[in-house]
Amino acid sequence: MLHETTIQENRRALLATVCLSNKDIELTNNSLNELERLVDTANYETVERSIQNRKSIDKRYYLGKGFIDSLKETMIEKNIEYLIFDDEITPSQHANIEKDFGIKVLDRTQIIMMIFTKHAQTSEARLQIRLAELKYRLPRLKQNSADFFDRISGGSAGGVAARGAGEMQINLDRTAIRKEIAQISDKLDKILVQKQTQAKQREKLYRVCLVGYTNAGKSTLFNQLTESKALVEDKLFATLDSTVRPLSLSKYNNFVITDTVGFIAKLPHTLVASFRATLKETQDADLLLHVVDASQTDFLNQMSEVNTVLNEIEADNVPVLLVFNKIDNLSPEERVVLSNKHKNAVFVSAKTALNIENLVKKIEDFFVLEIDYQLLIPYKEQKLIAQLHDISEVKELEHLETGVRMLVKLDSNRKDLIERYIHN
Ligand SMILES: Nc1nc2c(ncn2[C@@H]2O[C@H](COP(=O)(O)OP(=O)(O)O)[C@@H](O)[C@H]2O)c(=O)[nH]1
Ligand SMILES: [Mg+2]
Repeated sequence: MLHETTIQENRRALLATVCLSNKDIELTNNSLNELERLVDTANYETVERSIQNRKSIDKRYYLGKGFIDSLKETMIEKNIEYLIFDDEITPSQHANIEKDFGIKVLDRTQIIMMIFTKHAQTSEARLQIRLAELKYRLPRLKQNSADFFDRISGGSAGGVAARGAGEMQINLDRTAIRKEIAQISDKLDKILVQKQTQAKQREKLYRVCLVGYTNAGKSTLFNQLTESKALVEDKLFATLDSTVRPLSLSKYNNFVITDTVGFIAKLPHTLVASFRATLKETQDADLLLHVVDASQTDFLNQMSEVNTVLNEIEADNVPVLLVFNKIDNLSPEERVVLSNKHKNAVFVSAKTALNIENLVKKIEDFFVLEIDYQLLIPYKEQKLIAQLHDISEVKELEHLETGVRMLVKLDSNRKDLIERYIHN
């Protein structure tokens, strides 16, 4: 399914999509722009783009027959090798177009999977993408293989014998794929258990997780907050593996932050299913930082796509702090408009480190509630008294006959330390 890059290979592509009558042409165009970026990241060259207005999707060919005929003409004229659809087309549509028109077809899902394959760094990511690929291939096997065997046996006149051999091969492939899917699922389950154990060990820590549309600036922000160097690229899906680090910019040492894979419109279901372990981090977080690229004109759409995926992976119960990023690209007026609209959000530039302290403070405030406690501590607790001088703000201190009376301001999470001596 995945085509390797070779120097002489023709990777010129025509992008095609449908605009249904109830849909906005602008949305369709934005989506096609994004497909063009994806196609570029996957190393194909967009030569032409084409939109057909229709009432509904054509069952057999996705677009109309006459329309695809005209696309084929353009492809021949401009030496274009691939027709790429901005949607996941059905296995039979895929097979029908390739067979009846004799052109090579790809769809958005395949392009996204190619990018994931290219960017997978760890064995976990490689297993996850392989699983998604196998699941994508399984329902398409019959059509494509039959087509393949038809071709090598000289079309439909190839005879029963050739067809029989073909069928046998298909069954073999199918069994092999099912077996591999089971093996990989098994391995990924084990990884999930391992991760849960690690997460348990981090239980006393607050877990903050970065989520957001691909290219929003999550990894750049992650690097700022943790003073580290995760991969940052102006590419869609540069990061696939989640990375956990202490939030070193915080004055508290009980925060960890996770950088994750980005989301995108029409994210293939097979991928969401396969990246279960990676996305589990999101589900288990105590706080999500939803990073939004405020310099994108359609950032509202991107936000709602992210919310859709959060819903899908059952992470919609985790509290969210909205972080508008790339404000260095906004004019002062635009910043004011945005901050008036989103009163509780934080506005940063991860790249120029603008407002990062403010964000850290917001994260801390979300968890750490500092409370004044009146205490009466017996003199024998010298160690505790010394410790309180270190970890709290001592506002009053008085030596009484029964002990030391203290008024301290302390992180409420450390209340168990002084619980016994609280005195009202
Ligand atoms: N202008 C500007 N660019 C940024 C900012 N933050 C990130 N970027 C750029 O946006 C692109 C994607 O960043 P990255 O952190 O990889 O995004 P991710 O896909 O969400 O992890 C890179 O080219 C970054 O340099 C920012 O605050 N301002
Ligand atoms: Mg990233």
